[in-house]
Amino acid sequence: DPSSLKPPTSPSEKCGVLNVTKITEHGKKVRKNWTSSWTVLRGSLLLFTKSQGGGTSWVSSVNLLLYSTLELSSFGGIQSKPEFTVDLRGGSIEWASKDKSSKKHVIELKTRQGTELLIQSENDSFVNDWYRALTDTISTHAWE
Ligand code: I3S
Repeated sequence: DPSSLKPPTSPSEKCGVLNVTKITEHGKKVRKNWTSSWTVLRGSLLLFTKSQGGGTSWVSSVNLLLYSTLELSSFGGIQSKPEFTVDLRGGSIEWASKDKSSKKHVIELKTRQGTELLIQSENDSFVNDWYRALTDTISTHAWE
């Protein structure tokens, strides 16, 4: 399970495999579509890359390995073209209430642009780390 590996973290760089779905786009509700995503937090940006074949795909595994052995801070990983990117500046996060999802450990992220995402993993300490990193990022960039 690649999500149980611990890549290095710096305040501005974090990565890993997360389950993600949009629930609102530009203020409009959209249909959920949970996908496993190679996720990179870089500065105030959160980048999602589709990780085909789920969290155990070789691409995610190779990315995790590269991150954890080389500690490359500006490297986006292989096959790293982001599927979509959200800017955390001016956003907010909280733990999703039960009516938002039946899944465990779900983070609800709202952006200033009116996009709402759910971010989830079965690994609770992993999700807790992401919750903290996202909260820190939002407060670090609060005045930008
Ligand atoms: O909030 P919802 O609508 O109950 O979310 C579930 C559905 O989106 C479902 O897809 P379809 O209704 O398109 O078949 C998904 O498969 C579920 O994963 C969604 O719920 P959870 O509770 O897993 O977020």
